[in-house]
Amino acid sequence: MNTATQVAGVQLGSYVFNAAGPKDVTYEELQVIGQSGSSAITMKSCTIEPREGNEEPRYKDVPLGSINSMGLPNLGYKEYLRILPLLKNKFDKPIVASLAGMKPEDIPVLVDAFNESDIDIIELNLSCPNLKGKPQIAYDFEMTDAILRDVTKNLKKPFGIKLPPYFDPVHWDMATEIFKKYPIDFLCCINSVGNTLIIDPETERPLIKPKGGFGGLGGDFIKPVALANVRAFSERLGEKMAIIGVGGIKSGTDAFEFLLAGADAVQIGTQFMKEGPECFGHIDTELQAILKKKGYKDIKAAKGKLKSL
Ligand code: RRO
Repeated sequence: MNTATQVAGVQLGSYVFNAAGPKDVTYEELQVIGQSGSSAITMKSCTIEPREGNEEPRYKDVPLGSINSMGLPNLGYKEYLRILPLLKNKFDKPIVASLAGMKPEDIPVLVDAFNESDIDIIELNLSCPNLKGKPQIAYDFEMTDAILRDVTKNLKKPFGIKLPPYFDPVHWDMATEIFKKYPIDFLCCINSVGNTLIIDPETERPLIKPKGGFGGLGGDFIKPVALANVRAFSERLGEKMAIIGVGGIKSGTDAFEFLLAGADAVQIGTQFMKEGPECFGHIDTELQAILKKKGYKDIKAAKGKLKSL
């Protein structure tokens, strides 16, 4: 039994890999992911210029998940293009570039640069919730449409988009109408739930400093939101594009629920922060045991097989 899968025509040795964001900024951190059970190496969302990100404290774990307002700290896209061949030489697994524009005009520059590289997969981040004064792009359907029209014209790589959570079927329908017009290979659902607030009643303060404590929520808190987004897009677009599930996966059981909802693969964010690189291997081993026990011969056999009541 193995959990090998495919996303955008790219073969992944297992169903589980790292989400853009946690512990994937530096070459050292990316090598740790390379040596782990993660079936791909996703790099931190990168911008044109290097960024320090927001002020500290900007990430906190809590029992049910995490809150962050990192503010896109990254080394700048040119450094990731430099690191890419080093990672490719060292590790036999696909590398995913996550791209994030500080303004819409940045996005074609980033996509063009990685189009010409040896990258395996491009994930365009349309959903960072933590840039002061900048809304999450994918909540603006007109802008999303314009960006996708532009960047999908000359794609040379498997390409997908990282989405924020939507909370209403009307928005899943509207987003679907846009996405289906373009050669998008996968949707990655979901980014953290943006602009939430956790308060410490002892100190009477928020847990993180940027934006008055408002930040992106991850972990257990958001699993039902992520499952609903995976299911909603799988029902609407699952024949046409792959769906990657992210949000609150910390066990094989969680991964199995995403598989039933229609995910082709899952990414791990908060649990990687909390547990370290061992998470990828044990989530995958647990998933294998569940599939075996239930008599599913592989990932394909269980994908999207959520039963009705
Ligand atoms: O760096 C961040 O603050 C961040 C990003 Br780019 C993102 O896409 N999602 C998130 O929760 N944090």
